[in-house]
Amino acid sequence: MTDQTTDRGGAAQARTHPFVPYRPSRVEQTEAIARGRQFLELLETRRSVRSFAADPVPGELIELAVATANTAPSGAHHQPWKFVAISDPAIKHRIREAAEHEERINYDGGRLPDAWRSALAPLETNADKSYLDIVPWIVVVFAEKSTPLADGSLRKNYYVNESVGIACGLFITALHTMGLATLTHTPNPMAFLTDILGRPATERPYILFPIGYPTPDCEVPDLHRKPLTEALEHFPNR
Ligand code: IYR
Repeated sequence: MTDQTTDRGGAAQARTHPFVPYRPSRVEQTEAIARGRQFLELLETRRSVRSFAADPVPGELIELAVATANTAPSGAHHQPWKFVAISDPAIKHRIREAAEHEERINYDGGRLPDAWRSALAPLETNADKSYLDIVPWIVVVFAEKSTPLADGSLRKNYYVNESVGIACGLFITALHTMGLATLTHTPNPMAFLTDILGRPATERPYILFPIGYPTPDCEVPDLHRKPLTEALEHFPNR
């Protein structure tokens, strides 16, 4: 093993990340299909929820979900995300008030274009975000356009949307695995989250996740996922 790499000109440079062996064990095909099916079956039961119980959720579950999100691949491995976890009722209430203020302008003040309103109509969403007071946790994800370094300089990040989007997907999957429900809420414009949570200008609010258990009488729209024949194409066609 060496901690030097050689560029095309032949000059040696220090390696920031020395390379280490990666030898994950091969999963035999029957076992792979069984595991894939089981994982799919679990994720088929995931639904976005807007009706949350006040039941407490241990902070350790939130930490596990963020640790899972933190495994996401990212542009240049800069990991341009920050997950801010809130359980304080006063802060949750401030977030609710500000989110409802924006959503009232969206829904009732005509900010949502007509086509958008019609697309949302079947989901029966509205400006009421009372769940933000009820849920035991709100996690707000921030995307870091750049990251301040210890020496005071700013490191530019790459593929920020892609990286943070993937991290959020893993986060949602981890929550569901632990029996928790959430909702990808984007109460646009979301600048109020920067103010309330005191985030730096290098970050922008990305998604707000209320997290908890669904109420016993929770209902969700009877949505169906498009069949694999629509989600997947082989090229060239088989
Ligand atoms: N942010 C609003 C509107 C909304 C937009 C989309 I696109 C949705 O899929 C659902 C809602 C709200 O949360 O109500």
